[in-house]
Amino acid sequence: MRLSRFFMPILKENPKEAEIVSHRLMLRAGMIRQQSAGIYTWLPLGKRVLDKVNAIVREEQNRAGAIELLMPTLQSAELWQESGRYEAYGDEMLRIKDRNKRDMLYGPTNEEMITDVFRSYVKSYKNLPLNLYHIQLKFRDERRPRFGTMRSREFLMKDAYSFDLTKDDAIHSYNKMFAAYLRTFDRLGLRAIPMRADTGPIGGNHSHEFIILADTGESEVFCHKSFLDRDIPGIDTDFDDKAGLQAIFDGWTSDYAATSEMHDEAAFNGISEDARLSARGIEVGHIFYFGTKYSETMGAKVQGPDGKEHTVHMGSYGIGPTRLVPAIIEASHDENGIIWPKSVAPFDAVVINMKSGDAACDTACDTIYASLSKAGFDMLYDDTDDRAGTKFATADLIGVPVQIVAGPRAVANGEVEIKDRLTGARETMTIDAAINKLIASR
Ligand code: 5CA
Repeated sequence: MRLSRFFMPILKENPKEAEIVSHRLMLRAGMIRQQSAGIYTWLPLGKRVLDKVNAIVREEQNRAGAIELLMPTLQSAELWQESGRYEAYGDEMLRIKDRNKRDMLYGPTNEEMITDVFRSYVKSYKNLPLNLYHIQLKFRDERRPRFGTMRSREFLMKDAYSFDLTKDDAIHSYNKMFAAYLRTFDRLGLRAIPMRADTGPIGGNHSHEFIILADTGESEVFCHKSFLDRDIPGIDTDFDDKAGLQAIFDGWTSDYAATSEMHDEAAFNGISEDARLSARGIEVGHIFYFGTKYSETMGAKVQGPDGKEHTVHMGSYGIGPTRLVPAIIEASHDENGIIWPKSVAPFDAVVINMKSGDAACDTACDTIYASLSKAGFDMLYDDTDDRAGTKFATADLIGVPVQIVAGPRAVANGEVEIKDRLTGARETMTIDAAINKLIASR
């Protein structure tokens, strides 16, 4: 992408409304624009990062055996009257009437609708286990939308829903998502700690929130320091291995970790003082096992091996991609801007032409841009007329992992400079060496 042809409205001034660093940087880098309270446009740079986050979430859901579909954002009130949540959900639910005066709502979550899909088609235990998910916009009329897309009213959620014959099988499904979440957050460059959590309006009594530690987080959390360096389940994890997954779950829940709602002061004080961690955190995922809460009231039953009808056991599993983007920034930035982990960077590398219009610089940049694009890199090329200083500041702000700088003096020697955004390390080398180095580092 040539920057001169891209749409990346950088803000020079620090936006006054931004209280936390991720919100400020997302506005400054031209990633998002607020349309009304808690409702955002994802501008092209932000959309690129969001797509990369979604791709990783999707890959790990698929690896764990979940199957993607897409449900509508608008739901009929009738489904929610069946489960009893239409009244119970309260003011967070945006209620709408259609032209025929039918009660509709903009979905805050999809337990009812997926249960309806399930009961319409699945009649036998032979079709279980089943886990269906989508990545879809939700609306919750939050009392206090704030921090940009961290707590918004309209937001993207990956929500998965599992169906099993027995509680024992449902716990296996829960453990699959538990392991998939550990892998997902790790690939996003985050250390997420699973903590015992309250279940709120979703229900059930077996639930974990996945929390990223950050001073700006909205949750107060308590845990053992051991969580800061634990092994993540590998790519070879066998999701059909019930005992293996239970061992992963047991290992990851053997030490104390709880959000403030579930906090047990006595148990926490049982940890040696130097291993206690009391901090703030951002909830990036939340998983629930709630048994037959929806299947019972909505009549989701299958025939079991015994020939009898069984009400299915369910769980639901949420991740917030539009919250993850600012969470990643909270975890990875410096005074100059964002530092993207490679896995979600909007571009893999940026070529900075320090003197656009200079024939030698233009040729060097064109060569690098073309070669690396051809090699499969997502390239940004700053070919604008801006001053070199502005270009450096922009590249640092938007946090692309590698900067390749072509200035007249170096280019006269056939050389460019490579800068690593994370470490700040700079290296001068020939143009070919630079191209080869990047290709080799993939
Ligand atoms: N149905 C269940 C799981 S699928 C559910 O709705 N869970 S939830 O309420 O915990 O939300 C799941 C995830 O959505 C949260 O962990 C969080 O990452 C994200 N999320 C929830 N509310 C917001 C919000 N207002 N803004 C941004 N992300 C949110």
